[in-house]
Amino acid sequence: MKKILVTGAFGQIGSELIPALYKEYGRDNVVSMGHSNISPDFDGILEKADSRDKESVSQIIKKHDIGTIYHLVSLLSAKGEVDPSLTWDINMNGLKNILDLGVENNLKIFWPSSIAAFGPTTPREETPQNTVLEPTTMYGVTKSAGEGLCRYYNKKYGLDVRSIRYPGIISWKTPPGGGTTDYAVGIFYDGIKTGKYECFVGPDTMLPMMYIDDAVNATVDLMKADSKNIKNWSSYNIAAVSFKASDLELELKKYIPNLVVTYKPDHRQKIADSWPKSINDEEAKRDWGWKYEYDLPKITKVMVESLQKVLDKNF
Ligand code: AKB
Repeated sequence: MKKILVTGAFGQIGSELIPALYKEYGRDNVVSMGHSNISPDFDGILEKADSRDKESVSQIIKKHDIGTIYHLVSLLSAKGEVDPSLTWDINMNGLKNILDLGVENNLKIFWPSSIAAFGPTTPREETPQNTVLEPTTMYGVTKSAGEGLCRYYNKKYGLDVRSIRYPGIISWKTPPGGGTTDYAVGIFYDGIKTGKYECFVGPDTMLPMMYIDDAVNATVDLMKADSKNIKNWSSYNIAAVSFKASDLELELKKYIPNLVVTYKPDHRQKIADSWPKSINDEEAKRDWGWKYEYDLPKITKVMVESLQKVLDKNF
């Protein structure tokens, strides 16, 4: 078979998608591409390159006979506001290179969008698939523009490029990395380590969230779906659970009864307030059978058990 290339391989999604791709397609068929955060003990097929450098990626495609790319490189919402120009450069110019290489080499491509593509003018409850996209962060602007670019390349060149609008992803293998939804990860890290957490959004903040295993399954399933069932060539809404920050605190207190959570909203509150509270994902369910497995109690249990093991090993 032609091989799979994963860019952004060492980020939150990449580090968990890669083992799933090994399982599905075999270790020898998956090439991981990283740039600045390559983990030293990684033992798979590795290429070091920046997706903004089209020629380097082109050589990797030829060297490994690549047929599919999961292009995961992205600066997230909160980090993206520190340097909006850099965010545009990494998120958009990298994507454009991958799409052009997709056309030149007849590749199949996955690219993640996000609930950040929405903004304050979008209906916030049960946000529909097709609705207003007026984001207020540079990250959101790149997601909204990226969706348009993917749709354009599909229509113009027939490129098979598929996408999902991820909600906030909760995972334990990589530490929180510059997202607005990262309080829902940070509370586990700090809560388990120190028994305390200072939350950067208020207790009533409600956002759509998903456990990483569901996000990985969605990604693999969408890419396996028969192309005749794919009706949306910009990006699919997918949903799992929506909860308030205080709901998560209460659930975590079942494992850490003395947990102390203080709420100190900062600039990220405004970003959170511009995003949907819940998502309508009827089209993903209908077109490629999307369904989630992890509700809030199940997410909390697996996060506590997994992080506990990691922390026990490291101390
Ligand atoms: C972020 O918070 O920036 C990301 C996202 C919702 O895309 N987790």
